[in-house]
Amino acid sequence: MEFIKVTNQIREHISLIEFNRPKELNALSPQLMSELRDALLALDQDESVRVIILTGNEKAFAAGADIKQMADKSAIDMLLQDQFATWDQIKKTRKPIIAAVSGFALGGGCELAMTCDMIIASETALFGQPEIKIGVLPGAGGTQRLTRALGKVKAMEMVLTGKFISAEEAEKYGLVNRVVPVELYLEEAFKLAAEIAQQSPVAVRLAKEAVLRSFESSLEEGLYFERKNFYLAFASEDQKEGMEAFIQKRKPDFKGR
Ligand code: CO8
Repeated sequence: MEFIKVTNQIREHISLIEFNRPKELNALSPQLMSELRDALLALDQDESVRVIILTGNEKAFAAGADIKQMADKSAIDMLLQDQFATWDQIKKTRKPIIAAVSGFALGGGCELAMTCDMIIASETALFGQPEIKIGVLPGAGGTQRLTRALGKVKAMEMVLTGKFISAEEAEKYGLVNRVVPVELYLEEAFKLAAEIAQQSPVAVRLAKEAVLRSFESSLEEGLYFERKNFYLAFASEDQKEGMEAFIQKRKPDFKGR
C-alpha cells in the first residue's frame, strides 16, 4: 500500500485506515481508491474486526479526486476507466465505517466522508463540494447525499457556489455526529467505535443494512426490510446471549455468531 496505511486491531476489534498522500492533501487518485477498496474488503472479511475508522491528517481528510489526473480526460476515458466501480465496492462494506475528519473534506473527500456511516469532525474541518469551480459537478454522490443530509436549499447553495461549511455548521445541519477539538477527533472516533464494537456484530450488520435501506426505499419497504432483519437477528447466538445477559444482569459477551 503506497497511499494508505492500515493498522488492523489498533484497539480491540477496531481497525484504522489513514490516507497517506499528505503533499497532495490526500487527493483521491484512482490508485489510492483501489488501495482503499482492497483494504476495506480485507477488513470486512476479517471476523475479528468490528468497526473501521477512516481518517486523513490534521490538515486534510481529502481534498477531492485527483484533479491533475483527471484534467485531460475525455468523457469516454472517464467512462472506460469507470472509477465509480471502486466507489460502488467501497459502499458495500458491511462493517460500520467512521470517518474521522480534520481539515479539508472537499469534493470526493466530502463524498467519501458521507459514504461512511458516521462522521466525527475536528473543529477545523471544512466540508464542501467545490467541483463547480473547476467546471464540473459532484460525481460520487454529493448531489444526493448532501441533499439528503442538509435539505435542498443548503445543498443547492453548496453545490452551486462551491462554498465550504465549517464543522460547526456541518454539525448544526446534521452532516456530522459531533465536533471536538482538533487534538481529540481521532480519540473521539475511537470512543464511538469502541461503543459499537461492544455490540453484537451480527445485530450491528443487520442494523446498518436496515438504516441504509431507508435511503433507497419507501417507508413501507424500509419497514418491511427492517422487520426481516429483526427476525433474522433471532437466528444468532448473540441475540440469546444479549437477552440472557440482560435478564441475568450481567454484561453480554458477543461472539458475532
Ligand atoms: N487534486 C490534485 N491535487 C490537489 C488537490 C486535488 N483535488 N487538492 C490539492 N492538491 C494539491 C495542490 O495542487 C498542491 O500541489 P503542489 O504543491 O504540487 O502545487 C498541494 O495539493 C497543496 O495544495 P494547495 O497549495 O492548493 O493548498 P492550499 O492550502 O493553498 O489550498 C485547497 C487547499 C483549498 C484544498 C486547494 O488545494 C483546493 O482548492 N483543492 C482542490 C479542491 C477541489 O476542487 N476538490 C474537488 C476535486 S473534483 C472531485 O473531487 C470530483 C469527485 C467525484 C469523482 C471521483 C471519481 C472519479
